[in-house]
Amino acid sequence: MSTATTHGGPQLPQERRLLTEIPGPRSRELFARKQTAVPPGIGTTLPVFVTHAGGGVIVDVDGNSLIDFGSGIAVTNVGNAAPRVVERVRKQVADFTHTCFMVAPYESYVAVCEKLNELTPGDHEKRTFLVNSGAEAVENAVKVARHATGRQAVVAFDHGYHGRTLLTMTLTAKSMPYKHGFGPFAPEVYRVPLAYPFRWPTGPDNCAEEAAAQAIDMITKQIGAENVAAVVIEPIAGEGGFIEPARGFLPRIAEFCRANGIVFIADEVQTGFARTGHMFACEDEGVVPDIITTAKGIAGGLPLAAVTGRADLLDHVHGGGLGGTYGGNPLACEAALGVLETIEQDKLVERARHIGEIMLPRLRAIQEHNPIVGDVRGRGAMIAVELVKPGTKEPYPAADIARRCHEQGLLVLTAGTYGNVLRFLPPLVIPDHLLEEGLSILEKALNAD
Ligand code: PLZ
Repeated sequence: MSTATTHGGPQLPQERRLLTEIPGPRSRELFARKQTAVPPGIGTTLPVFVTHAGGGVIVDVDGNSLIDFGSGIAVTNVGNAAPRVVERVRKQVADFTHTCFMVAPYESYVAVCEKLNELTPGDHEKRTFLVNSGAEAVENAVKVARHATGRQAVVAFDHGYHGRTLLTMTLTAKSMPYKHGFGPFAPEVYRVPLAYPFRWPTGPDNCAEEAAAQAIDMITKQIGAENVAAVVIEPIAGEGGFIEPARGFLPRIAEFCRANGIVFIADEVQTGFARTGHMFACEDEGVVPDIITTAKGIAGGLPLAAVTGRADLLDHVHGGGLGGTYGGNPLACEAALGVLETIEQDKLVERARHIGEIMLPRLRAIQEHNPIVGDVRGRGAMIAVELVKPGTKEPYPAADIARRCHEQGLLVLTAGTYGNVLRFLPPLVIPDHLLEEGLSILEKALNAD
């Protein structure tokens, strides 16, 4: 390697540096090993093998330094190897690694729950419990809602993504690759339309009203509101393509839930923790969920997720009815406390807004002279472009453009029900010059067509 760096974190040189083609020879060797040891079901966005990461870069085994517009899918919001996270985890790993919180508790778990009760939308009394993954959080939120309401039906939306376990895969909208061949699915899950402004048949102006009316009509006529335990929605659909529901849609659905005793569950697994320029995306329209699920950005990459919600709902479940061996592992809890300190002290909510203010105007300028950019959207550091065949709304495959970015040392992710969305989730600590450089690479990749 050209640098003497032995650690990741923000002290890594904040530069794009290509020493070999991407992927380089050592990464290709490792990838060949991966292909014989790991099944192809576990995909690979960019086959470079990582040695270090921090700030806005990822360094690979060939010494290349790539610009990171992915944050490990919205996880390393505070950056990789963030100092407060590293320090707390390092101390904890030396003290004790696990007791199981249900067997013999420790303070950090309680401290994380207190923090989430305070930081999530709404000033009502709340409770939180901790699990390991986003999917596990959503599963548990539904369990709580069913227990508290005594009802069974669960409503999810078009373009929704909630995980890969049986229930959350069933809640997920897209068949390939998430559901194909994996049935039968969980019972009592129903799907209704999402207010997707770019693709709403009558255009964006009446999208919120019409989509909400259709969703509510389906719930009342096809399921019966009195049978519905919960409505589960992402405040911005993540895997579905960074779809911001037309303004007014979320509050209307939340109000309908309130009026009908339905638990409104906001899945903020991807949108949470300063990502969208708010601590949580629901805040943008002042929506207060009954239960909110969080994961990803919560612990800087250590496996942790949370279910936070109204005390009366969470307290309804009998003693011992919730839990798991690893949920709220002490290393993950220390990491989460380090993340929350970092967001607050380094003002990362403001920093996310700043990133949006740099990205959106540049992407809109690209859109003006490039007809494959059909839509530019997003909030804070959760930004996307939806690609179309010029002059139509027919999807243009995002993977082609992503590959060109990867070859130039810019890690971007794709998304979208139609596979035609490029999404950008830079770490909130990425320096401006890398953001600008990444956008220039992207511009060239889009224009090369
Ligand atoms: N809810 C809103 O975005 C995870 C999926 C990666 P887990 N999204 C990334 C993949 O292809 O598996 C996600 C999400 C929302 C739930 C989840 C599930 O979170 O931590 O992956 O279980």
